[in-house]
Amino acid sequence: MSTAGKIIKCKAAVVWEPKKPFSIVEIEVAPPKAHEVRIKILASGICRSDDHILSGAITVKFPIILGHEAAGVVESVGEGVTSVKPGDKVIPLFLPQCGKCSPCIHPKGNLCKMHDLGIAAGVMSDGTSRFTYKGNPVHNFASTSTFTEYTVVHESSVAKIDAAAPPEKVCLIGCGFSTGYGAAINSAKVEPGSTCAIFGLGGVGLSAVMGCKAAGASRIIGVDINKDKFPKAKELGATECVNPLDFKKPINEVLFDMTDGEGVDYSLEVIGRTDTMTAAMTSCNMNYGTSVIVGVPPTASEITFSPSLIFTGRTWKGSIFGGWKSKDSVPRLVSDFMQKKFTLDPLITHTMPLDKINEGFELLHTGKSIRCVLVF
Ligand code: CND
Ligand code: ZN
Ligand code: ZN
Repeated sequence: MSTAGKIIKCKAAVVWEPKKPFSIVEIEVAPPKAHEVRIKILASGICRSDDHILSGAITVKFPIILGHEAAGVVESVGEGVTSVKPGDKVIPLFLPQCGKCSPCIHPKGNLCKMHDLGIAAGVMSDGTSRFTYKGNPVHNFASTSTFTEYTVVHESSVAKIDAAAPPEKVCLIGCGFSTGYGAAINSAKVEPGSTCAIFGLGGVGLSAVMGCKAAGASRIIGVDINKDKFPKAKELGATECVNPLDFKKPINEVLFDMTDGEGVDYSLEVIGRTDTMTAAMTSCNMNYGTSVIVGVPPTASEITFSPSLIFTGRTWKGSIFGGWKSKDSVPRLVSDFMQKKFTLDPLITHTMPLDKINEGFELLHTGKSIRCVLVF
């Protein structure tokens, strides 16, 4: 029996307030309105950005359904939807691409004005949510909300992908892989023969390592306070790994020592801390080095630094979703994966059902997982 046009009751992981675990409850998911798409989620990865909400580092409105790195199948579409149809395999896009706003039109832009990052309104474009729990609204997250069996997104926040793509793997193209890989190739624009330093070797940082390798970097230095991350970083292309806790001097000085006093050509901060953002910037060459902030800054955080650090010529920039225009690029990245142009398997360390989501986050907290994928 078709569920189109009807409310769907399903399981979801709801967070009621910061620093509290997820509760698995039955929610109601309203049908998609005009230009919206209801998706049956098949797999969703756990990303540190979800955890920034739990920890309170990033402020949002509660209750909320987190999750933004998923793959699923279209269940039904609202009026006027043309780019996907029921039955299509899709990836929800936490960074939309409406195709009409100035960043969408500009060749260098990707931060579509329809995004809900930073602002965190937690509602659809008409100001309401499609999720309710016992009749009360539950907010959505990053235009996606994927820790639920069904979600509703705007048409600009979903991309059709190859029907044969394995959801439990390509879900990583919805965030972690694309963000890290793209930050290296699109945002830093890593060049062949260069030296790179990647601060933070989680799922996003390791994808940045893969991006640096694909771009032809000759030295890729992984930086992490958890040495258990080093073997995988080396497997994926890091030529050396350093633990800042092993040194008395600051890590930027260590990296200068390792590069004959020159500093690295490119540094990427993939942690989400202001101290490591500054350390990464001061680790790159003072004249032609480029440093990219990929880690999400905590809400209302600020950095004080001497302008002479960039006056000398350094470039300091940020990167959201790896600089990709999401709706155009995600289907292509999935095709590249299907053609074995890159691998996702080493990033996926754990797979478990939605019911075990709290265990999945525990693995992230204890540094034991890279990506834990929830399968539905
Ligand atoms: P994850 O937590 O898996 O990895 C972070 C790594 O950093 C871990 O291996 C830690 O051990 C390491 N680390 C922590 N503190 C330090 C420190 N002081 N010095 C060195 N290493 C340290 O996170 P992830 O890979 O899922 O995400 C990384 C960041 O990227 C995080 O801030 C997340 O919110 C962000 C992000 C950004 C975007 C984007 O579009 N820019 C999209 N998704 C996630
Ligand atoms: Zn993410
Ligand atoms: Zn747009």
